[in-house]
Amino acid sequence: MNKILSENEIKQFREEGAVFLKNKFDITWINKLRTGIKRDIKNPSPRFKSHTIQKNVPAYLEDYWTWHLVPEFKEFVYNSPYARIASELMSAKKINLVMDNWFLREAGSKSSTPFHHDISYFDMDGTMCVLWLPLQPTKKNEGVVWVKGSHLWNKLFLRVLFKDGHKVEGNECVINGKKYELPPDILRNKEKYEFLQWDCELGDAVIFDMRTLHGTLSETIPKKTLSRYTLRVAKEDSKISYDGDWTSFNYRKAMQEAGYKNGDPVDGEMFPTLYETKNEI
Ligand SMILES: O=C(O)CCC(=O)C(=O)O
Repeated sequence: MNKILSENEIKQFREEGAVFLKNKFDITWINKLRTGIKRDIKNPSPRFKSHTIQKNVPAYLEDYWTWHLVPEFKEFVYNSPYARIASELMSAKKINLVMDNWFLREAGSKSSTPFHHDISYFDMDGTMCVLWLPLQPTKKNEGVVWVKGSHLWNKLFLRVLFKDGHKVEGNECVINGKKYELPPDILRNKEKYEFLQWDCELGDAVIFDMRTLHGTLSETIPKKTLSRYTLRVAKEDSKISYDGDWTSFNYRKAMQEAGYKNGDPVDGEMFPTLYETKNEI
């Protein structure tokens, strides 16, 4: 089968921790995901939330783990080119679903995304990546930015709440042999880091390593409502690892109830296989 990505795109993902992909997602996917968000907002999951504390102001909204509830999301998860793209980026023989989300910043919202990396929010270890797919044209100062090379720092940072105030959850600790540290104060030390950021047209996307730090750099308040669909997937080396209490939101409970134990592969009913190849990679 022909490759979707160039060697250069794969190299950029591996070396820099995030890659910009031009026009890899057809407009029909974008329209479906927009319809999915509208459907979800009308009938949200119990996980739907606003990260904006003040009432009656433009909000920053999110729902997650809704791929099995919203038909448009399910179709995207199973049939979009993302799983194949992820297999090329991570040299994976098998790709399994980890978690879907959508985020929506209403026009004028002052709420922002804290700098964080996604690995700390999940009870998993291994090679994983995240799709960030804007559903409106999004300028580089309107979206999130990625800290170049931060996936290679060999560090784990405590998770940060997206709610205004961006509280860090838990205390520095070592769990399952892994050291969790306070995240660096990137906003007050911008000059120390190199940032990756791109203007995205419809169909463009960014895919980043699960360990790459990212967040909102600019204080630009969006003039129009902006939304994106994000999707995390895992390579076959990924395993369940129940770490700190800060990850114990209802997803962990569901995983435990479904019988997942430390060391199990990220596979099975909650983490279906989206792509598998017998070919050499
Ligand atoms: O796009 C956003 O608003 C936040 C995305 C994000 O931080 C994530 O998916 O981890």
